[in-house]
Amino acid sequence: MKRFLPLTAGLAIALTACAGSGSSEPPVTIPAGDLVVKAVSGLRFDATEYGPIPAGDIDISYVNEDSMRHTLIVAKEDTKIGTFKLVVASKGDADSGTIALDAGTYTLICDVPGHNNMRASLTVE
Ligand SMILES: [Cu+2]
Repeated sequence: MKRFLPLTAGLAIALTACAGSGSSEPPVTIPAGDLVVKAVSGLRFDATEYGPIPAGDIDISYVNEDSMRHTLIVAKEDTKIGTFKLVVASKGDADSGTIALDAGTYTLICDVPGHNNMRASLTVE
């Protein structure tokens, strides 16, 4: 790590340091939510079916137990619902959000290119 780089030239320095985590990673705290989905190694969610959960405002928590970036969107018959999107950039990351869903069957999707296998069903009733 070159900490003593002179900064006199006014260069735009691209930050290359690891963003975020401090000296030690805290244990993953899984947020409480109506639905907790985990991204696990092998380009999978931790289940292929989630629910049933009650219709209404649903708090979804997304936890990354894999070592790469994953996303979570909700679709109904392959049409994405709203702007809801959770992103977990690296291992240990968690994200959460609330989405209003009526009763029905939905698909949870990671839309990172190449992650086509990351689909699961969500039943809301
Ligand atoms: Cu993914």
